[in-house]
Amino acid sequence: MEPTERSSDKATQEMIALMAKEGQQNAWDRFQAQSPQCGFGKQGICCRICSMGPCRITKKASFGVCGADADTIAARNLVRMIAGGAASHSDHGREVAHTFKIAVENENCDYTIKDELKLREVAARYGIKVEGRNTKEIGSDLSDAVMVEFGKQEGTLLSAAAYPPPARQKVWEEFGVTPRSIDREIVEIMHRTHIGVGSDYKNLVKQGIRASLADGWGGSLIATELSDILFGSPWPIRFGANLGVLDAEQVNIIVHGHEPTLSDIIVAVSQEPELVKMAKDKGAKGINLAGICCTSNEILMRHGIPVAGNFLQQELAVMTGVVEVMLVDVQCIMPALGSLSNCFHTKLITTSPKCKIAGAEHIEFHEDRAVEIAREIIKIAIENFANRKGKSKIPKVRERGIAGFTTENIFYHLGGRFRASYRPLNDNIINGRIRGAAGVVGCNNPKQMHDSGHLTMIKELIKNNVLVVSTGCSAIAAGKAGLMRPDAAVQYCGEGLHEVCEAVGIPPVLHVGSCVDNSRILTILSNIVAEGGLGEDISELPVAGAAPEWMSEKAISIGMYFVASGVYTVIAEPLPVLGAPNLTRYLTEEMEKDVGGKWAFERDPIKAAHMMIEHIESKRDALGINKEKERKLYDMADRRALAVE
Ligand code: BF8
Repeated sequence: MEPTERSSDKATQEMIALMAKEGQQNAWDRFQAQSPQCGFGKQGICCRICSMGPCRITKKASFGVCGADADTIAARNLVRMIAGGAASHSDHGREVAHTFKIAVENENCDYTIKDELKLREVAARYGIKVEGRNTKEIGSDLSDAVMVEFGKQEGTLLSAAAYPPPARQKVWEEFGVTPRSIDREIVEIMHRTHIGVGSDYKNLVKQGIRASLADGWGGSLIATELSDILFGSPWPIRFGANLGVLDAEQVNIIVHGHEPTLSDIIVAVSQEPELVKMAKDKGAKGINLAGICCTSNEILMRHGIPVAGNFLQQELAVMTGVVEVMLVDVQCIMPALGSLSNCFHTKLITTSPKCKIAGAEHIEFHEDRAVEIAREIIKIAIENFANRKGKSKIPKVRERGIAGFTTENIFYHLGGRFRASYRPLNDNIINGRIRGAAGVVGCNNPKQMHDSGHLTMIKELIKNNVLVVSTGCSAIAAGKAGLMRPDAAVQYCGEGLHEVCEAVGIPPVLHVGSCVDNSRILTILSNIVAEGGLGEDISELPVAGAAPEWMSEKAISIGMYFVASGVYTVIAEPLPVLGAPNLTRYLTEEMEKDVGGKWAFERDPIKAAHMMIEHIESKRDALGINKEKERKLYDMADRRALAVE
């Protein structure tokens, strides 16, 4: 396959060609070596839960040894994937909660509360008294309340009652999926899918739903809220994107993974005069920090640190030959980085006891020595600058954009500083200038042309006046393609969306953060409902979700919590359930009756975008706001005429 068939991104194409020339393998090559992939696995009908198997469903054998049929097997596999995804997000949330606890309990700590206003807002949601109390008192109570959410044995998640619209909570209550505690829902999936427990596929999916809700409205939301309080809430900020942000003349450090706890400190200390001088003494012009994947999104949103690339670009970054240290924490880190970095001077450094990689150096991160460890790592990078082999191969490709949008600050932009509310957004949806909103999120997957699924879909949506919010690797793809520049509205948007973007000075694609920050999309939807005029529940809103290049278990958990929150969600690669006809029908059709949302599978991003638009229009019809369609949308000439009258 030609590089141009593997990726739509110029920098990526260039580096793929270089890897081929230099005999280095990448994810696309390994994908090709794996093809054709196992059809049973793809369809979800291979079971290896016990040692009577592995079993697979064929024409000849419609049951596993225990008697499980295709629907049971695929449902068990699917909900175990949700457990993996929910566990990853929520364990990330737990790490942030631990750091938060250390910060509120210790005065001489490397972490401090950066957003006191948000601390008070979040604490109030958890029912904590805030009036007349200081930061430490409120923080301490919030820390206790949040910690309990992970493992409590009684009741249900406080956040699942504090954030979603009441009508949504009622749907969950009636269907019996209100999440109880975060860890419990994940553990219960493992129990229910053990040999000889549940075999009713709908009941298995039900637990998958409950665990995914504990992720979205629990673990992920906790990660987002506490990260904002600890590291500061994002605010619109400029950033540079793509491999061209690396600088051959500086010491390059790439942070990669998901958790902001170490990377935020690295940002803080990387420009310390003593370290910069040390770099200069070694012949470098300075220290250049860049990111990959969601650790990148965390520090991009808060500090404008440039993003070198998304998931499929991690190996390519090493290939440039100018990365002194690739510092990784957890999730989406390819094991291949270990052997690849050993071919270069790049030091791959792991920092979490949960993530050790063959070929990497391990420097364990401890919050109580955060600054000291960050300095140690930066010094390793500086020392390594002299060890570069050969010429720099940085592609000269970089874009600019604006990131840093949040649930809280979106309404400042849409409503103006003196009229901070969601009213103008709701009004623009009601009057039809904006037809609706779409969340386009998720990964890269070598099964789809890199970035192309995201970009083709997003362009089609904004052309049809659908405002896009984006996270994770999808947001990085959009940033690299210039879709996060405010002037992108002129080039790509339909008339109505263009008008709104221009009036308020926002890009048509809003970067709302990392993958745990999909929780921001949930709270944005809650705010739209609360603002009024667009129904009582998220399921009534003219919105849709998509993951055009998804690959991780986390993406399934995210998809499921959006669906279970009432959002129609289209993904490219089908869930691994197609070998189970009843389960497939349930997920893509019948589930809507239970939770208000459903899944759809469509690989063609244009078709998928139109499925979303059709859904958005059907919701507009149901709300009775499509009558507005007939009304004249005023252009500047009309407005001037009106002003004269
Ligand atoms: O959590 S989008 S490839 S980096 S899983 Fe991973 Fe997918 Fe990227 Fe962020 Ni999300």
